[in-house]
Amino acid sequence: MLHERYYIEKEKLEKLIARKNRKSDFYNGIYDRYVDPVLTRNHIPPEWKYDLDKESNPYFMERLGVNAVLNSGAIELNGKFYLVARVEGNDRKSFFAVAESETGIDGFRFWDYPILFEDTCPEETNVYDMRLTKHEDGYIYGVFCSESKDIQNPDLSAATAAAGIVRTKDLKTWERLPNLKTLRSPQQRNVVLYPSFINGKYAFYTRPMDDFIDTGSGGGIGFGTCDDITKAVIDEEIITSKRRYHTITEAKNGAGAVPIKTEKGWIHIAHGVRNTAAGLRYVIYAFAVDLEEPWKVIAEPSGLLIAPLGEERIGDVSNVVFTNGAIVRENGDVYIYYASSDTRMHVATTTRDKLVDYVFHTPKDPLRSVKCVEQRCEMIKRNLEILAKMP
Ligand code: BGC
Ligand code: BMA
Repeated sequence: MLHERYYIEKEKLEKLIARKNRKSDFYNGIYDRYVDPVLTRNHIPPEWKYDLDKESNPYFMERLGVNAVLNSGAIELNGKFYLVARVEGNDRKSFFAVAESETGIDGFRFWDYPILFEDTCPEETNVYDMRLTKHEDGYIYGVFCSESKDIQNPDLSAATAAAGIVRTKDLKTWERLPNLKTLRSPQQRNVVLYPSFINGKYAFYTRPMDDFIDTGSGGGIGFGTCDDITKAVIDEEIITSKRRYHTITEAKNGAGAVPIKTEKGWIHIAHGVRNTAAGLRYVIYAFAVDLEEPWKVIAEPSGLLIAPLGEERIGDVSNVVFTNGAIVRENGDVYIYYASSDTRMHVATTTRDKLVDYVFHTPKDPLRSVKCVEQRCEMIKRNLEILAKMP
């Protein structure tokens, strides 16, 4: 028999999904933020957490709780907005689930079931952070982090990260392909499939790293090609956006959303990490690569694009914003989906034109304080001249 508490929990969920989101009063001219997160653990249907049967669950207890909904891939299909979210159970294992919305800023509802892949990778312990690419070959690819215990290393926490690959046409039926092999990098995370062929080859943005956490000698976001996506092997990786001393990418960086095509170049919305006394701080930044040679950085505005703000700063892994999905509509509207502090999902909206202006007209980082003040003083001077001419 159905436990009556179900109706209360279900009503709470329906109210949450029906809630209209609105822009917050945050302003920087580049993008808008919204008052409410777009997807949280409260969006998880009760059927995913509770045994609804009053006999086997008389207290209506959560049997399989959900801890967080975070780092989501994003895609538009038939005019609707889809997030393939990373859902983390109370058991710390993550899995993927599709949530659908008409507006992209509210009303996200999970489909009946989370995604269950074929168990082709017996050593894999955890999966997370899927990037969704509509590829020229007609498939939608999901590239995600596949994490396994490092059995060579006696340290209980030692793990290895690799890029898992799945493909689909409808987000319903998924085919798992073998994990990407990068011959020169022992570990990979934050891998993004480029949407077009390059000389007939598949191309990936990679993130070469020596170790599970430390990128070590890994110089930044990499780029490499492979002949066959069903047995993907990358030999050489070249570095595109570099890590740099005393910038927002000093400790690590990684590609985020699938690059956005504009008339001036492909725009990347990526993440940069620096170390602090309070641990790693993750922010979102942007850069552009050449349309024909998408490994060549042609513009890199100074500093961060999105930093954790207010309540976004607090969560399971505080002081983090992370993106692995954006949607660009035909009219040029851009929806950047980002998670805050590994806990919940938000959206920031802008347009393709604004992104182009931001990426190509924001000054570069001069890399030293004295040059940075000089840069700012020049702008202040011009501004004071304009103001002085006003009646
Ligand atoms: C966690 C990720 C994290 C990674 C590196 C993994 O075990 O699931 O969220 O990014 O470790 O810290
Ligand atoms: C990682 C990422 C994310 C996560 C971030 C902060 O390295 O791959 O999964 O959001 O750390 O914990």
